[in-house]
Amino acid sequence: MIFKKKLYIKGMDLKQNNNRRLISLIAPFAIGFSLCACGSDNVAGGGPSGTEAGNAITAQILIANAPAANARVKLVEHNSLDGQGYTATADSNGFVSIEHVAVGNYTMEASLDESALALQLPVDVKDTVSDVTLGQQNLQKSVFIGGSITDFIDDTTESLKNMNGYVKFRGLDHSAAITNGKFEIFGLPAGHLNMVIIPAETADTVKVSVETDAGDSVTTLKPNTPEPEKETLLIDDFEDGDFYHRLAPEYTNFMFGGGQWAINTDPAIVNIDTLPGSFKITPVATYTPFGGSPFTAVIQDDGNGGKEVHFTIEFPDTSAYKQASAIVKVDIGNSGVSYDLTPIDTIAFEAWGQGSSDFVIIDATLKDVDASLGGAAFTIGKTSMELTQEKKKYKFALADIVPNEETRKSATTMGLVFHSDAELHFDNLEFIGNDLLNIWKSNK
Ligand SMILES: [Ca+2]
Repeated sequence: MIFKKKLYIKGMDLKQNNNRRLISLIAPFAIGFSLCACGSDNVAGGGPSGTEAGNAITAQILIANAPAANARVKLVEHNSLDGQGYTATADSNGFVSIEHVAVGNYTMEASLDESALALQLPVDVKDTVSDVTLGQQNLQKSVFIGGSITDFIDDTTESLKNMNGYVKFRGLDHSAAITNGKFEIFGLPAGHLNMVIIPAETADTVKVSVETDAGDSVTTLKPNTPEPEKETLLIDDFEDGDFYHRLAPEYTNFMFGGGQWAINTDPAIVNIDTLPGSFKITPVATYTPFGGSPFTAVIQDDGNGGKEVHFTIEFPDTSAYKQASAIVKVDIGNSGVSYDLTPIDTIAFEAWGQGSSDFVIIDATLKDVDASLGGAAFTIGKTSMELTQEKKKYKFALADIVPNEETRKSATTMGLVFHSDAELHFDNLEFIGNDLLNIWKSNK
């Protein structure tokens, strides 16, 4: 209330209760004074109507374009660490003026509401007679900086981790104690901040540049550890036309069934038209010699010079076989052996056609399951898909399909499960993650 009137506070604001600061002020005060006097001499008699010679820094401080009455304004030499300088308070219209400012480069800081709102701007005073008009300046949400000193500097020696000392800002009247390596400062003006860390024990200060935006809360300057680049491992593109996935020959006992693709049905009757429980899968598997697989029948030309899995499946009378299901699946490694899928972030593949399906991950080594549930009991995670006519690339995060981290560590198989008629095109199964080949080192 007492600041309703326009106030001009001239010269420096001496904090008499702080002897250390007072001492540090003697030199700049003297220089400022002599320059002012000098300027005075130069314009004496030359000024209009003999008014008092001297410069004035003027601005209108606003909050969202409304006057910021009583905003506190401080002008500190831009390299100064002691926070001392010229002060003033805005009038009811937000106008503020500081007169007789010594030549120099300054930072003007304005703040309001216990520094919840603040601004800073550079002010160059080139001589002692010209006014500097800063125009309208909007206050913004202030910035918090704080946390552990070691999060702000590269040097992380033990002595710094638990250091005591001060944090100060060049050109601003802000400082805070560092206690056991921790500090916090509220109410800083957004923008470029030159923070200086001054340890109590040593003479070595540490300079830290901080770029801030309004309202920022800065608790570290350490860049986030960059995520290692993800690798993509092609599990199968079916171009070789065989029923093992691409890695099977290298990482499984593929001769004994490792890494195999298969279509399993329940009931396990396929393409026997005379049996009511029979599925009809097209194309029909032709006779395969010993060691072959009917799966090769559904690896077809993709029309673009490559190969894909493509088939239609018709279910038996679902009124008679309510639990009928079919799965197109691939074993990750050796048959009946589980693997740790933790290296996988994402499982990707292309699928399209008609009908609905569940993408499932299975652990067939689970022992304590109800055998009457059939294969479904071994499902450790699944997500449903509606097949589209257009080719679509699916990407499933493993963590979404199998949320439990421990459960992800044991899987034998993955595949697409059907419960009703469908047509499936499928190609390019990929694992995306890091150190993916570790999957096959984890067999148990
Ligand atoms: Ca292909």
